[in-house]
Amino acid sequence: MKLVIASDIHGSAKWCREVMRVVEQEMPDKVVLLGDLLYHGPRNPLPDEYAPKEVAAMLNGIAEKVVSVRGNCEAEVDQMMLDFPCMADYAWILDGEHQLYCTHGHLWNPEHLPPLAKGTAFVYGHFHVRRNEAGEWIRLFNPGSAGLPKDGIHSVGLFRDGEFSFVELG
Ligand SMILES: [Mn+2]
Repeated sequence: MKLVIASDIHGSAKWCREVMRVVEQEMPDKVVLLGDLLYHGPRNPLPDEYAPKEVAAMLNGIAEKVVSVRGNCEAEVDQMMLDFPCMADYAWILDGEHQLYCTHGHLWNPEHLPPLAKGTAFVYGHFHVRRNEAGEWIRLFNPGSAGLPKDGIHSVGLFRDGEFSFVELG
């Protein structure tokens, strides 16, 4: 199974377009969206080309491929704009022996983990910082932020046959 994993687009049409480019190139089985899709959020600056309606249209264009969870910036009105469900607190992706627990990170995160079996990948966003660490019990993977990265490197994640990696955007 191949996944493109994107988080924290925050309404940036420019960086959503770059996510779409990766999706076209990689042709993943699913696109995992880890929340904070449309709204920039009151704690954040406006991202490049802030245009939530354009972002909604782009994401709706791949709706049948999307697995999405709710970020702390998602409200009911965001769900009204999106054709795919985006209000779940977490999603499991099970691929043979690979188990991915996908969540935004404001409810569950490395400091507050749900019970997970050994070998599980904990896949999260929210912190806008990339992370790919194999621990003794679980792996931690954060694709970073597509729209508002803390270190200025816009990125998404790639999962292919059990391996996680980053793709830098732009
Ligand atoms: Mn965010």
